[in-house]
Amino acid sequence: MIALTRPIPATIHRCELTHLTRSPIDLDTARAQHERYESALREAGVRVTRLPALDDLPDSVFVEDTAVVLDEVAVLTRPGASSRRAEVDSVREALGSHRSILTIAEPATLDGGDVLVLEREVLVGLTPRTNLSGMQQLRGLLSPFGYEVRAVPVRGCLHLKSAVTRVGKRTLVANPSWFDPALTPGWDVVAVDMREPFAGNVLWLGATTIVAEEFPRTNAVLARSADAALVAVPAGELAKAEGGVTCCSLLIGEAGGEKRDGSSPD
Ligand code: CIR
Repeated sequence: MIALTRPIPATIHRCELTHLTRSPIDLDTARAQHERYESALREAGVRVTRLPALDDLPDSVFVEDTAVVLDEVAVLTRPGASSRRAEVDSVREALGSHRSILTIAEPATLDGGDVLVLEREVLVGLTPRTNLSGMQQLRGLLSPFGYEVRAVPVRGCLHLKSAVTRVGKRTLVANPSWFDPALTPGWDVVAVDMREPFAGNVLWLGATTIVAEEFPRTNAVLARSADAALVAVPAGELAKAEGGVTCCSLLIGEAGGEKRDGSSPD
């Protein structure tokens, strides 16, 4: 598996904020934490490719929002925050060597953080960043490949994946006040410890799941429930920019490589 990442721009202090009040971000600490994150990816067997820094785009470290990458195809998004739309072009170039590229067009908006792929089912959170047209366009693009795309409500947080992510083969972790676990029948859903409302954002890589070390209570429960080994990384500085561990990478499965479920290629 490959992960595309992008360095933290010096302008991160001007990032978009929706639910948090602005608090100072220490650039050196944020960059050191981001490097730990990249190391954790490498230790999990992922090849990390750093995209060029985009210093004029404050949120450009959050590459997840710019594309939805599947085995068959990649869809470039049209981010809901207009300040973020210029991030997409350079991702097109990087993904173009791995996948054929499809695009989301006006009037649709779609952030990758609102898209949770669960096998052949694709959940799309309807949020201020992702509109109904975004969900419908994604459905039109992905249904020929056999994906079932459906809208789900999210409340109180930035993105669907701020509220719920996959943590193992059949297990999700969710903040039940932001996402209703009844919307994912057939999946075991572990609830976050409510003192750690942001703990529902984890990065599942198959044998390993990267979690933020700021959420020890939830992580202790996940360590007992998930079938992947948890690796905790410090993620507190970018959390001030409303970013979590999924946001900082775009994962690309490699043909012939190990799959996320740990099985060998077909
Ligand atoms: C934003 O508001 O767009 C950024 N400050 C945070 C984006 C985090 N991305 C994500 O959850 N996928």
